[in-house]
Amino acid sequence: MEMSFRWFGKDDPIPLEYIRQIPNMKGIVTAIYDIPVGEAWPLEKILELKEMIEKHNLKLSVIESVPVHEDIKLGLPTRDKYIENYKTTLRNLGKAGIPVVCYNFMPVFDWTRSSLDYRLEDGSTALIYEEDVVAKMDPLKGELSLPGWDSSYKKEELHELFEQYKDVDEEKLWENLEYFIKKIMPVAEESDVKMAIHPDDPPWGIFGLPRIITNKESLERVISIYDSPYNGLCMCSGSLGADPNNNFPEMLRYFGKKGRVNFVHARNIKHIGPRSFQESAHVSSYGSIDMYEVIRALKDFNYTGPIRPDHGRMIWGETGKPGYGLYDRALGAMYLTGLWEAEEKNRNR
Ligand SMILES: [Mn+2]
Repeated sequence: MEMSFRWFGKDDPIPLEYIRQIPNMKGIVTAIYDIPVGEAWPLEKILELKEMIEKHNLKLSVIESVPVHEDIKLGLPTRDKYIENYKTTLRNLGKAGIPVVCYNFMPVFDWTRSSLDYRLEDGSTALIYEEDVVAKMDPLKGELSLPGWDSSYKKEELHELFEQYKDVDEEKLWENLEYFIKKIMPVAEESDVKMAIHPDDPPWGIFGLPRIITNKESLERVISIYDSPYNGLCMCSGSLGADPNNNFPEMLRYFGKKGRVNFVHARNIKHIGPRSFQESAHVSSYGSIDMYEVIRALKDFNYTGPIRPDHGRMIWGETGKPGYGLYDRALGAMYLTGLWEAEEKNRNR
């Protein structure tokens, strides 16, 4: 596995110098944030980003994400224009030698939480999702203050989007995903850029919008749409693991042995009720996911791709982007590295 760290570009309060100082840190996971969704990414901008990272002796391991325009998810006639732009972006990323692109297919909202600074017993703060709190939220009413959702939509636009999604049920969303995958994967192959779809977070429908990438069956369906290692998965322990019916290490091993795991997000969460969870420290005993089993699964298929500690708590008085502080994610990277070393040495004995 190749340890990596998400970095939000020049505006990230955590400098690349600091990330480089985390032992075993090899790669950066980032994106270009100032290009509107749907537009093609110019090669020069990609190369500029890559050079900045390489100057710090790190590798640009993954682009997370190249966002998918809403018209593609909705299956509107305008989608073809945006798919062409997506292909151009993939070709340019390929020219720059970027090996992996992460994306998701969640309608309107990316990850969703009910609070971003829930205080845990030890005084640290973490992201939390409580179904009854989310059930009372209405993104169409009042102020748009959905935690963590940096809205680029005006209120009227959001209303219109929700209107449009009324015609899109889960099966329709699958059709639209299928259309997208079949169009872009040949270009991903030619460009030698491996795609990794991120599961929905949380892995169930919210606000009446459909969500489809939620469990083993749906991941199987994704990879069957286009039979190629380039049509792969981002296995996110926190997202999939939020549903107690998902046995994450088993799923990881299963898709890893099929050669379809292109990226791994390692984060622990603790189930605190039906459809409710809090993000916890990475250590197995702090959450509901057995991280040792996660590492064992990776070893079982000799995973050499990128992995990153996903979200972390805010500890030691750090302030910044919720889930993306330096300290707890660095601890997570060290913990995962320790588990990996122990497992590797034990197997070579
Ligand atoms: Mn994730």
